Amino acid sequence: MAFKVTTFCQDGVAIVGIDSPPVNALAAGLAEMVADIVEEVNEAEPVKAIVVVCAGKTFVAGADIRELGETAAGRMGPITLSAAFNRIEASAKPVVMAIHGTALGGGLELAMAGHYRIALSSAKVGQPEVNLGLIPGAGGTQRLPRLCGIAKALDLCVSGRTITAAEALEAGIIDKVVEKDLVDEAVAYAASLGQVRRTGAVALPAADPEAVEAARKGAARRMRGQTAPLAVIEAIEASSRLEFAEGLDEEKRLFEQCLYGPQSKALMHVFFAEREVGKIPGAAVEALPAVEKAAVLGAGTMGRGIAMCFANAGIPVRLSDQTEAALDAAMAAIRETYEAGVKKGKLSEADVEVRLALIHPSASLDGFDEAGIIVEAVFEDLEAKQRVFTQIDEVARPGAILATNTSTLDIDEIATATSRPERVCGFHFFSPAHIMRLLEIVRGRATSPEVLTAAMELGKRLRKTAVLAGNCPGFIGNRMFAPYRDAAIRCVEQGASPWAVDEALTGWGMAMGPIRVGDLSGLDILREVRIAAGLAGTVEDRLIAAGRLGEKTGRGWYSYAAGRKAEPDSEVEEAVRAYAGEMGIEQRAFTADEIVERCVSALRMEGRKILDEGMALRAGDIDIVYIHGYGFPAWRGGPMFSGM
Ligand code: 3H9
Repeated sequence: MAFKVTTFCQDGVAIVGIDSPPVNALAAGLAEMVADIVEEVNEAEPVKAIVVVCAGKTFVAGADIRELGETAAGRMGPITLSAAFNRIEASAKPVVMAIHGTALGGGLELAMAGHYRIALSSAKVGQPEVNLGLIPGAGGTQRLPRLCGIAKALDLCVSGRTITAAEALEAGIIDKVVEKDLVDEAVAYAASLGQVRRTGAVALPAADPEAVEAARKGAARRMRGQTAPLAVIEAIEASSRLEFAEGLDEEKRLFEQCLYGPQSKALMHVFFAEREVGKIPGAAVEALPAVEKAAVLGAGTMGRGIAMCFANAGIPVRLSDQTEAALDAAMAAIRETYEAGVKKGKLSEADVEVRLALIHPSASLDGFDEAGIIVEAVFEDLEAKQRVFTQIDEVARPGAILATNTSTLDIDEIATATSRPERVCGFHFFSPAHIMRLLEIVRGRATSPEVLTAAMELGKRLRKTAVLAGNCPGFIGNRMFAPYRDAAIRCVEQGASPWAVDEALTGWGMAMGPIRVGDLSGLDILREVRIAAGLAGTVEDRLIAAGRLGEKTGRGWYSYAAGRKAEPDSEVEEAVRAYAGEMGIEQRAFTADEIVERCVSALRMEGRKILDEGMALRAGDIDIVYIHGYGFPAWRGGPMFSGM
């Protein structure tokens, strides 16, 4: 048993301590042990009240997700948390839950089974089960609406967001917030109570059909294809109709439907893959000192976005380009982007000024010698990048990381332009760099383990999901994207309409169809990627020859007459049919499933090759690249995931 539950008495209050490192997840038997102790101390005469508290950095962060997976796979027995929580709630003596860190999922459900909740002001609570393809399954869908009402419960459970102690206090989810001395405060609070207050015994929450309807519509729009949001809405809606015990039965039915369904398996896989992706086997090396200052060379679209990533993480950054005019344009664009954040309520004016003050534009490489990392973001041309790296090599301090933001070029060739190839690696940001979470860190032949470890750590500080990739054309993401898109275009050449191909893939869950993505990226740019991948020409070359390069020319596969809205264009269909006729390509009908199967198999096959060549560390890393960089539906687990 990897957990401990301890008890001791202070001022007539029994303190039950949970210790289940690292995040006090509820491994099998833990909740039962807490319930047993609560029942035992109910019999102990001198005890007036009970406090439940956790060791380590957090209150209970949920049920043990690995064990949930084992249950779903039939390798472990059913989950019995709900019954244990009911026993805790049944205590005749007041039970106070003392929360620090995060009370999430089964953790918040445990807290709500207590009669009162006290929290440190730094604590956070939430029901994030939906992110795992689940719904709260230990009373959360029935107790939460009784505490905070249907609308708020829907908000929390459908979004899966965590809220601060202050917000939870205002919503009625917790009762008291303290700044420090949580245990002493909880003991004094518990001693003062005298009475129990069972949430399960509270009257049914008022029905709120409008909130339910709005939640359904919102989930259908923002969480297209996902089953858990709809299930949690159903369970919460039931709390206003059914008595508590019946509500719990309904919750159990819906929870099990989700647990044994395919989406929770996929999302649990993603949860662990996201945590594993940052681990480099055998890279236990002395870390380089943390980066205190950064420098970015090239103030174009990518350079600006990258400079913003550093500023957003509080790291001062020099942004260099050849002319003052280029720098002025870059700083104006950066300000505009930040101001847009203010309009959307994401940033305050003060945040904007703080971040702008961290970006130092400069028409020279002055100050580059102070940077712990220098990121080159000039245009995609090997000779230009090599020239820049020779200059950087002359000014960079000995320990600095020299990173190139290339998406196609060979890192080793770029590294040859320096006297220190072991310090060179790729930092492949995705556009817009300040928004997209994915960052491919590319390992060159000579890149040292220290540099890789520091690069992965820096990725985390920049709030990116950093994935280690090998140095091959297109690295992981773009390398797989080329055959995926090729498969989509072949479907079009053989008779599917371009819009049907996009609809098949978006209907399956992709954020955007591969044909439309081409228009967004620029068909001429993608042709270079295709040539680099050694793929043969397609009908797309005809579109390029006709000046249809995508959104930037107002016409690509689609037409963009009315702003950015993509409109199907019959001219394109005619061009495709003419091409197919000339090339003698046999025409046939496609179902949406066939289109999806062809395109996703192409992704998977290239992913296999990448793994076989050691260009990705794990299949899960490839899944993460596609989920965070290419709009692959997380609830399908990623292109390499095939169920458990
Ligand atoms: C649930 O509760 C269902 C219920 O309704 C009941 C149903 C009947 N289980 O993220 P970190 C591991 S569903 C197992 O790097 P941080 C994690 O894998 C659950 N393991 O730390 C990692 O292991 P390793 C609802 C877990 O400080 C280590 O702990 N709860 C669990 O950045 C550290 O994790 C959630 O969805 C778990 N529940 O963030 C909360 N949680 O070191 C999920 C973590 O081997 N957890 N691990 O890689 C989190 O959001 C974050 O872990 C947390 C800490 C915010 C707590």
